[in-house]
Amino acid sequence: MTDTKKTAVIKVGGDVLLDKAEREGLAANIKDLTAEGWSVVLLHGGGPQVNALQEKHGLTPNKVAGRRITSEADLVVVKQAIAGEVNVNLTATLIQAGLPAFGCHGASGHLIRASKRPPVIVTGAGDKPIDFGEVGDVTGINAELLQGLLDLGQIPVIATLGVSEGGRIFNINADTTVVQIARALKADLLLLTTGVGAVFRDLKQPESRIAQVSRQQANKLIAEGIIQGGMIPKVEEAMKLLSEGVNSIAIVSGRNPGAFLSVANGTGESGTRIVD
Ligand code: X2W
Repeated sequence: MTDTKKTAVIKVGGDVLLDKAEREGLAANIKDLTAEGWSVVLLHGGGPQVNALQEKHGLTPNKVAGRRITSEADLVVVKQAIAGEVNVNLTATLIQAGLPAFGCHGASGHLIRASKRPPVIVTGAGDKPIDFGEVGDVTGINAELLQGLLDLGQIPVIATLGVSEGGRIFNINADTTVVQIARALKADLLLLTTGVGAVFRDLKQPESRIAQVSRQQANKLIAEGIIQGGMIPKVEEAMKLLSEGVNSIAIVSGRNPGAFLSVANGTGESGTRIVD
């Protein structure tokens, strides 16, 4: 099949999936992209769903520097929430919208290879190395298999789990993993979906949305505190891709009709686009 189709890789956070309108908006936006000939890969998390299931089982959620400290008991819950609940529901939502969604997880066909994250000293979390337990760092992506699914016209919907060569499963952070997938596929576009849906100079003023920034300007916005909090590592990590052939990265909400196509085409009507 043709390899001239453009590829979009989309990160969907667990928070986005809690709301029916968000899920349906996401499906409509993906439909717009595929109708314009884009190939689409989704990677999703499920942080809030893991928290809820942990609490139900009497476990206490504990995140350090954005990563969950994951015991063996926690990993059972992570698999249930992310590869079970969230993946099945998201795949079903896309199928209901008439899309050829292919639900899978990082261990399916060794899609996401990972190894155990070594204990590390984390700034602000004491002077002893922190062992994150069953948390992995991504070591490789099976891009051939993903491309094969895309060539078959499928939309891979991947639950963020990693697997070692020998089949050990790891909990992996979705934000860093999506960057690796975009890199491995040489994607044209990386979409980071968030509830807020863009970078605003002032969150209370919708008209202060920043439609497009260069990499240099984005660094300035980080320094000025306009891009802040959990968005900083996402944007910093993603921006590395701009020098590696990924044309643009966008922060966008699936809730807004037409948002994905708008950022894909650079019309400036929705989201925030970061370009080289
Ligand atoms: C994440 C995986 C889920 C995720 C976690 O356990 O929450 C680690 O922290 P969101 O919804 O995209 O935040 N893994 C190691 O990233 O979900």
